[in-house]
Amino acid sequence: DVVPVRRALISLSDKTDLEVLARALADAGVELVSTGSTAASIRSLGIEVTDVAHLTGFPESLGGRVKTLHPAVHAGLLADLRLEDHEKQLAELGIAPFELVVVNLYPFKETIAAGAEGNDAVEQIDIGGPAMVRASAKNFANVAVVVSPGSYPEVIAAVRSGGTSLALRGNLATKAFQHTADYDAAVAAWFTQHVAATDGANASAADSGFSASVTVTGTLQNVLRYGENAHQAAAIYLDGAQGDLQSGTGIAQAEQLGGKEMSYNNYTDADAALRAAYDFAEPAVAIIKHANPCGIASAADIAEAHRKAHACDPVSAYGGVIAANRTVTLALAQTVKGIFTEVIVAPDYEPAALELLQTKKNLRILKLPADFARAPYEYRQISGGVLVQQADVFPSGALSDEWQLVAGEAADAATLADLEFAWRACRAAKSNAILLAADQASVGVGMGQVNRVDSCRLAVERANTLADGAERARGSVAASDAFFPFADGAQILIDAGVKAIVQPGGSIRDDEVVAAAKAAGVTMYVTGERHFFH
Ligand code: 93A
Repeated sequence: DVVPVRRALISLSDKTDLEVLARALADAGVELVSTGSTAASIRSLGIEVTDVAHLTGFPESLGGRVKTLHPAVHAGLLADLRLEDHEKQLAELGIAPFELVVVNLYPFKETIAAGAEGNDAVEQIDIGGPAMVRASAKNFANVAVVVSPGSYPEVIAAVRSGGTSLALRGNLATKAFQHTADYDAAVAAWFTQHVAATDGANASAADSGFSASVTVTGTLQNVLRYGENAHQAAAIYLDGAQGDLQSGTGIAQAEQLGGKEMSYNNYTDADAALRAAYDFAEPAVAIIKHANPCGIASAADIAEAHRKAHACDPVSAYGGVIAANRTVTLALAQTVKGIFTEVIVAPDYEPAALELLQTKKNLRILKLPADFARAPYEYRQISGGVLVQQADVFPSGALSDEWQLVAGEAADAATLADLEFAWRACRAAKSNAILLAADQASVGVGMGQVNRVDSCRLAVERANTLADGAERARGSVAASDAFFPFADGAQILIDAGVKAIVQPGGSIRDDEVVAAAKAAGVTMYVTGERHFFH
């Protein structure tokens, strides 16, 4: 599978390291064919080069718009020499194949970043370059395609050692298609804002000055209608937006099976819903609003899990985002159909369930496998920089093995299971987070408060008021995402009738907190690990 390089086509806007490349190829006896200014550069180095116009018998024309768009070039790039017939035809046509193509494209992104508009921008849309890149990438069985000077050393080494390997050509072809996709996404984004007839929302995005030239090194997937608010322009970039560390897939790459286009807030809420539901081993459902759970529950049946999650806070679930970590059944779809829901994400849908949900034109239906590759790092922008941290991964399986009983009696199996559930679910609520649970379902969530006492109060109040007067705090279990700095927060939970509490521990006043639990005969476990989420 090693292909010796006899003839190379070089067409470069960015001439970085052209000298190194051209000399190495020429020294290795490779015949060089090149376009206008690239050929001139090579020639000025004293290296022999054939003009592409000589090859095509057709002058570079229309101000450069037509240079390489010719069968004499493209047959040489696309011939599959594993096929006798291709080889024969090429010979009959008098066309020699290329084994190496080195192209970089008109600097479209850089041009619009520099403020170019209208025709100046349009003229920088490369047509012939991507055509060559895509043709050679398709034909990677025969041709090596290079789109960046970063690949020159590897390719030069291969040429010198007798040819390019299939593995190298495959890698180069992959990079090539990523490169042209990224290039076209930038063109499409620019067209969306400057060429397409816009409605009000799009116009506001364009007016606010968002452009594809924003400095992000990922692959632009889509320009969104607007950002968190209508006056904020926004876009979504795929993995790589934060560099190579961000490998894996996620909500950005979920397959959409129905509904309107995802909005910025839909994405952030759907991501929060994944965090809340997908890490449970058992069937689980989370309903998210404003990045916080209005309900999380687990049950043997996914429709039952949803019923319990919804019951936590039926008022807030209106307009929510649902994540289910199992195939959506018809029963679940029938319930969801009756509730105004922005997004549902699940690993799959029963055909009848999907058909039913698709009748809801506004419901965005997303499919993402339960075992999607989790990104190992999380990024957050701050003014002037970016924070990076390892993702907060929760172990699967029994969590309580590592816990320490510090007050009350050891929990029975059902209570322990609820404590584990609460501890896992609590992590999906913004800090300070207190989550009350019963029977594998949240019954009261206190989230996003600036002190833990308020979160405790909120969790209890919501548990006791959101369900038609049922006093749900009494007899429930509680999880706290971080330690209780004083006994007061824990006391609120105890006074409300919570029977067991799990918390990280580690406060200098742990003794007081534990004493409060002991005095009330409430079971308390410490985990030794906190799970802030901001
Ligand atoms: O205007 S084009 O879309 N038409 C073409 O036929 C064509 N062939 C190569 N642009 C074309 N190119 C691009 O020209 C290459 O992608 C490269 O960026 C540039 C190099 O041209 P030159 O060597 O004349 O500077």
